[in-house]
Amino acid sequence: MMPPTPAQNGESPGSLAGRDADLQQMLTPEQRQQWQRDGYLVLPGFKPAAEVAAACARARALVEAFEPDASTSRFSTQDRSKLADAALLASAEQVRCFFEEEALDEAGRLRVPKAESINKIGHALHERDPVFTAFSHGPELAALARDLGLVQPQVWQSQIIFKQPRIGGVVDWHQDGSFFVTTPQTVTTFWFALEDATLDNGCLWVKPGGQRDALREQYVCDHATGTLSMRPLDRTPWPTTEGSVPLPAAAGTLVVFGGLLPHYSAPNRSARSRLAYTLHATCGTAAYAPENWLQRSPGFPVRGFL
Ligand SMILES: O=C(O)CCC(=O)C(=O)O
Repeated sequence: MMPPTPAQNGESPGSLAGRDADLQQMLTPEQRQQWQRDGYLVLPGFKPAAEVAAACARARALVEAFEPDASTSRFSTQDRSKLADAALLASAEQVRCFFEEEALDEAGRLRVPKAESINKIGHALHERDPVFTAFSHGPELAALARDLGLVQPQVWQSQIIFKQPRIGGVVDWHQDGSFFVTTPQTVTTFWFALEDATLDNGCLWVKPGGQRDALREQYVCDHATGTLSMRPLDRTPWPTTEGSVPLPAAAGTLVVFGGLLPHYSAPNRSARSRLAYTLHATCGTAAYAPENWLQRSPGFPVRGFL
């Protein structure tokens, strides 16, 4: 799929240039240097407490309103081939809940209260849900994206990630570029802590400088059959916690990183949840791979932060 032109994106090239010029600079020269050197930035207090509280309340309300049925998928953070189902592909344009792997027993019955059973909700909250639409757009995010080098940003995906107390699963080392292949590589992750993320409840870990690694694998979708698979590309070993750094983050912190930066998060065996919200955006000027699982139909075009 070719990337949408600015006109398909609902914005004319002229208005984009004009809007960009109006945006404040968000990053200091030191932060720009760190972005180039390390491949990630931690921005404490990016979101005001009231917005964070509204997002948390909305996340809990979505779970409360959720009626599980036999078609509800588990999200395995380790074996992504288990996601090869219609629910994942349908969630590209909808708001769907996915169970934590350990939330269900052998017979598929809930082992924990529903409120603690959800691994994540995705993947079009930023378009379909009014609270998360407001959270995901605005001049601060647009200015930050511009400062990070995103040209004509296209926000493809949003996820609420719960990391539930005691059963929150590991998210193995990976690069987000595997899931949003563009030429050139442009995908950028915006990871918001909605609750305090600590070493105990499964904060992110990253490999500083790992944005210079090659892309190790590509998550490929055969859209004709709805089949998903991981294609190996490069044999560079994944990092370990030695040589990488944890990123504890207080609620309201935004962590940003590029698509080649390896990152992981440990299981949450603590009694505290670790709620986060993520957005993934690419440059509208880059070619978006037709094999990416997440595609949009013509009636639901991808758009930017404004
Ligand atoms: O929130 C987490 O634990 C992992 C998130 C992540 O890996 C991602 O957004 O790519």
